[in-house]
Amino acid sequence: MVWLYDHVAVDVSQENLLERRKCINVKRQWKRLSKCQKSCLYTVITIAILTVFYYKSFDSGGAVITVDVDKGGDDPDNVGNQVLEEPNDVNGNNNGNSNQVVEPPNNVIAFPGPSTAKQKAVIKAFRHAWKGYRQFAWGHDHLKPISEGYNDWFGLGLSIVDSLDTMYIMGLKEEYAEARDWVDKHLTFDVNRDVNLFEVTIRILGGLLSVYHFTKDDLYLKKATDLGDRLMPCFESDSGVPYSDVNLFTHKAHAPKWSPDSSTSEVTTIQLEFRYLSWVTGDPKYETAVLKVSRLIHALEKKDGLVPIFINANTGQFRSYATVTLGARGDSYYEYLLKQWIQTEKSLDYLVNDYVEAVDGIRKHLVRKTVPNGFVFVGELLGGGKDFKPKMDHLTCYLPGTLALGAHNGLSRAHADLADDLMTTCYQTYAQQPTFLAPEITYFNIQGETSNDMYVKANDAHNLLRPEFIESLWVMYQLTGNATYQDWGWQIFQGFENYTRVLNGYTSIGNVRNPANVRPKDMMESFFLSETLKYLYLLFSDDPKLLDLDKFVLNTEAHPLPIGRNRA
Ligand code: DMJ
Repeated sequence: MVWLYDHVAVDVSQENLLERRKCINVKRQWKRLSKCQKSCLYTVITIAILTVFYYKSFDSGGAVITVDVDKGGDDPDNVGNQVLEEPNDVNGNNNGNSNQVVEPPNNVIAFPGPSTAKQKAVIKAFRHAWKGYRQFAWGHDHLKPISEGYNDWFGLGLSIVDSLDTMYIMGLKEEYAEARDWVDKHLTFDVNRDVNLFEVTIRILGGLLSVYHFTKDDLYLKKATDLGDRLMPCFESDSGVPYSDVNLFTHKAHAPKWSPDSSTSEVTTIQLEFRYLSWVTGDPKYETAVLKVSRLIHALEKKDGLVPIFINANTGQFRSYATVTLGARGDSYYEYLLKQWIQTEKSLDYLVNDYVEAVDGIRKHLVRKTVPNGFVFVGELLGGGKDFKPKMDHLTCYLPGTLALGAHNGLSRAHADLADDLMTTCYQTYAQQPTFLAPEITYFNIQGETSNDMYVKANDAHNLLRPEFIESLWVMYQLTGNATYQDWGWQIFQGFENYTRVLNGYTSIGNVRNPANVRPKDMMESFFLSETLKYLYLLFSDDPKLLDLDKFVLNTEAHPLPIGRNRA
């Protein structure tokens, strides 16, 4: 022991001697330096210290919530386990310290990951669809899952941008990172291509802005602003009502090739997105342009609040004798009256007044009951309001959710009652088909000429994987807490799984009436990823308020935006 102790003592004293010698050497060398050499060294050391401090402060600047998802293929159990990780840098790279649990800063919005087996089943469906898209259609607009190809509508990678926020909400970390990387490296709007203002606004602008709101990642805001600027020429019509199309490169806007008119729903379903763009850029020009459209349409004459489905961009007038419908080309006009009011924290009274008047008009002119079972539906008026047609597009099944949202925000109880009735009818459009999938259009029996309440014509029997009824199911579930809506959603999800799931994704089908031959159409639209699966995921959560409708307003493509400028 003593020997050991001595030995150590000797070693220590020798080390001290060496250290002292080194010190003396350094001091000598320092004295030999010229003044200029010394000040150079001082500068280098100062810069080094400042750099270290700078990067330290970046490291602690923010955290985003992500989900620790193993590469689990299609295993539904292989998702979940939310952890908070260090933020990715501007290039999407993680700077280390993964799995470190930290509090997210106030301005980044976090989601807790799936809480139920049904949510995991939806994630499994998303991954299956994504796998096919990634393999055969990456960077293109839509997957054609049967021919193993793709479809380009605008050539802007619609499916990627449209589903960024879905992946973020579901916590699909790897898929999200790859999609973000594509947006960063490949998404450009500097292309000589005509695009539709409405579709690009709701899917791409809305998609970018929503994920920007969640993540505060500047990449998305830069892309959104560039796109917004390229869409602005649409508003340079004589009236201010936008033209339907614009060339992103030449900035030339024009009416559709097939008609001099724009669709009413299209020119009135861009306001949530452009307003939010103004809020986050601080540039009012986007909101000013779309508000002018809303004001102009507010001033036009209507039939008890109901509007024809076409409007001329130059005259700013509705096309007389056009159809009145809550389906195609009319639907989201009514939706955005209410949602703009909600987005602006109930400050645009003239819009909510138009909405209330329109709901009264719907009840007066469009609502009827079927024979024999008295199912309530919303029909159409043709020829400028003269002829009633007992026909309802599946698109109209967004309406019960919107009506319930209005009632939740203080509008009449009668709106909620109509919502309840329409939920039953929309559910029946699914339940009465042997595939448990609704057709694109349903006709209703109002005169008792047949024994069935509803019927489907051969040309209307297709299902495009649309989301509208699932959207209403989720809204109703959140506002009532009633689990029946979850059960209905699960039945419909099984319909999608049984009849639309194919080897490389999910496909639209041509016939919901024949389970033995659904006639796959070889198309998976981006809204299946953006809306249908997102709403199903939200619907199956244990927490009805996983995405709180008192804090978020969803655009018509299911992209959540904040309610109120202060939350932007
Ligand atoms: C989506 O693009 C939007 O929901 C739009 O409002 C209507 N059509 C599709 C989905 O069906």
